[in-house]
Amino acid sequence: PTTLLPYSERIQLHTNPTAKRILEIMDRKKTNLAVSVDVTTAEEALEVVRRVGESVCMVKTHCDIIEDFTLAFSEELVKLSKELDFVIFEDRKFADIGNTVSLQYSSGVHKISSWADLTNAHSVPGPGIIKGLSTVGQPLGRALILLAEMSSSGSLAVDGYTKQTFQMAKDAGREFVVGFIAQSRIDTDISDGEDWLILSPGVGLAAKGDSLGQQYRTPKEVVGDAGADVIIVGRGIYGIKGGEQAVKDEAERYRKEGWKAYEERLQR
Ligand code: 5IU
Repeated sequence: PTTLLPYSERIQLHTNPTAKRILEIMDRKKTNLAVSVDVTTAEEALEVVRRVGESVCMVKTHCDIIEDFTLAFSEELVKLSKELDFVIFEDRKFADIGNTVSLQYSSGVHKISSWADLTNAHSVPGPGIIKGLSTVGQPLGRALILLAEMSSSGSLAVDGYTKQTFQMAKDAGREFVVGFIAQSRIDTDISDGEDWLILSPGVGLAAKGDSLGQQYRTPKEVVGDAGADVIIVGRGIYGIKGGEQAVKDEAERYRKEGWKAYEERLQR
């Protein structure tokens, strides 16, 4: 099973170039940390990325919360992703019919497919959403993950929904869909050689949650016990008080915690 294999040995189990690159970076930089940069100006976002870039395998964005978003911003982000060696994950959560999502992905103000290596989608519209996004993203070497579970309390993405989301990804094949947002390994460990990436948000070392339904677990719980591959941390890192050095230090702290949990998992 995937949870017992090192990231380095899982590279060859993927054909999608973005999935391969994620695993290569994780292995090279010894990090399973993704930082979620949920700030509202381009300059703040780039500042956080410059602070945390060396510690992460991935930077997660919400381009629609950036007030002064321009393609110059996304170009700078791409430049930093090459210099500091991370992939860009736009947490767009597409949720419409295939034709509409293909336009939302390629066009509009954000032109997400032109700069984001990885994005995600809800499975609620059915497999047409994967088809629509793949027509745009697959020729560019991009990758998609599906939302199988969410970190927020009362989420409806549970049980049968989670199972059917996994099945939808299996049916689509792993050329474009490479994994899931989930709180557990879901059923992905069943077959050897069929590797899926599990990314988990809702990670924090200080708080247990927020007032709007977010729920936090520690890197040890998420990577060690639940078997996730990538921990996604937002406010726990960019929201830390104490200025720029504190953000940098906090990213390193989460990187070390996440990596320790991964190494302990391999020892089992
Ligand atoms: N996010 C979640 N939970 C989910 C999914 C996405 O928190 O199930 I899917 C996003 C929301 C936010 C980030 O951008 O991950 C978590 O931020 P905090 O670590 O600040 O809570």
